[in-house]
Amino acid sequence: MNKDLLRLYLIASSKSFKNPLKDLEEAFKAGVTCFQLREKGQGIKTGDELVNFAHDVKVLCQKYDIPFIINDDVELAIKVEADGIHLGQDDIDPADLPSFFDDKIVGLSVGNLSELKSSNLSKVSYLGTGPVFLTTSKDDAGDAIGLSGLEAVAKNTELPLVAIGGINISNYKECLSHGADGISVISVITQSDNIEQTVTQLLK
Ligand code: TZP
Ligand code: MG
Repeated sequence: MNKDLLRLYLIASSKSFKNPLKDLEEAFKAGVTCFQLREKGQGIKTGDELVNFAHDVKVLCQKYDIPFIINDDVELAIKVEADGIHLGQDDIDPADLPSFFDDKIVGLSVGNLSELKSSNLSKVSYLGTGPVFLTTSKDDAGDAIGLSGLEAVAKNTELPLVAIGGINISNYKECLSHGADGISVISVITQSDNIEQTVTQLLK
């Protein structure tokens, strides 16, 4: 996949924003380059409600020409014809994905160098690694790997690589200078009082 699509990769659930479709549109308009629907946490949508929401977000992504990626949920990704799927180490092995994903974007999380080395990357389009810094957005994120951990993964793969975890206005540039092609963020955008300004700053 084109590395430029990872430059500013927003992850959110239907509960991340007060006005999800309006706030997502503000972020997309300001220049977010990729979006992942990660429907986890309290009060999340399920069933038809989730399918309908995912469909609406997909339409919004299409309007701004942004890839629409679904976290974990293979069935949902197929149902809404998403542009791709993001998998963790405990999800389905990327090599075992149904053929629907043959021409789709497949992302894989690797927490460190040993996970990178033990993963089957034959169907993988890009990697995510982290948490680079401390994060409160994922309970089981594990210890921060730091910029040295990010760099170690970056030096051992040719795949496009996005850094994740605790990334904000003050530290995003270091991720880019330590081998990441882009940054993947939740809270710095979902908790921003000025989404447009935050996105613009993260793209500088
Ligand atoms: N995976 C590793 S850290 C993380 C995920 C999904 C959460 C990142 O969220 P934030 O708010 O940008 O730290
Ligand atoms: Mg997962």
